[in-house]
Amino acid sequence: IVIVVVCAVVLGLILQRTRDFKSVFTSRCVEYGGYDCEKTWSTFEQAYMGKDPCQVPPESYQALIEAAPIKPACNRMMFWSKTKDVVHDFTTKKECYVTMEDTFVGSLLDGLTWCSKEGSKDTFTSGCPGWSDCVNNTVRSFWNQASASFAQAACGKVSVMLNGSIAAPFSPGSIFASVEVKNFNPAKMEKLEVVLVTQETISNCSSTSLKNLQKELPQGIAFGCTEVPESRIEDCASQPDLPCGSCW
Ligand code: N1C
Repeated sequence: IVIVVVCAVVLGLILQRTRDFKSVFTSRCVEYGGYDCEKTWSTFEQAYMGKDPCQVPPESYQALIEAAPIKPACNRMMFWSKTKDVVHDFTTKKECYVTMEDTFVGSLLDGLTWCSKEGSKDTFTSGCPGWSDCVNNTVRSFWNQASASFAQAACGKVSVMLNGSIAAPFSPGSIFASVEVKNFNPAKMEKLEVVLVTQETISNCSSTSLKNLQKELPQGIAFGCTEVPESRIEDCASQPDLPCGSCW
């Protein structure tokens, strides 16, 4: 009897988890609007369901990405690396920039962890591999594929917020360095403008790391860099009457 009860409770928890994840996904979908949420869920689920969570290549998410192509917002697209909190504090208060998380697929999965298991029909939110545990993990592969398509859509003057309080603001292992920069298209993208967020100034615009970024930009894309104190970004974000263009 004890064994049966324990099994029932464990099974109950697993089913509950699947439902919780699906309900977060679905309510975000409904809130965003404009898409068939049951269909979006089943397209999403097919990317990883029943697979070893370390063996989900980025291409698995292609169907999901194609079902909701990125709508380019020229001159307003914002990339980031190691600055997630500052960026989103800014973009939620001022609506002048669009990040990956503001796109349909990005908004569905921002901040979430999910995976299945070989032969399973469940979605788990714990016990999934961490970001660096294996290359082709469920979550990392999604951000890889989604970020590549976001970068391919980048047009006009494009911004990126990098972290000046670390030695390598342009960090080779990051999605920004390893996926996005490589997918920028010089035919539609004029310039990359770095906003280097400083607090303690460990790196500045003349640092090697920023020079590396400039070197790795595809030919034909101009480069600019401005050092901006984090406090200035926060102040600017909280002053509704200040136009975005005057923040740095
Ligand atoms: O590896 P990163 O940063 O350079 O990735 C950031 C870069 C952004 O420009 C986004 O367009 O890649 C895109 N992106 C996301 O939009 C995103 N949302 C949430 C990449 N990762 C994203 N996450 C989570 O942040 C992800 O699950 C992983 O844990 C971090 C990567 O952040 P990073 O190393 O600061």
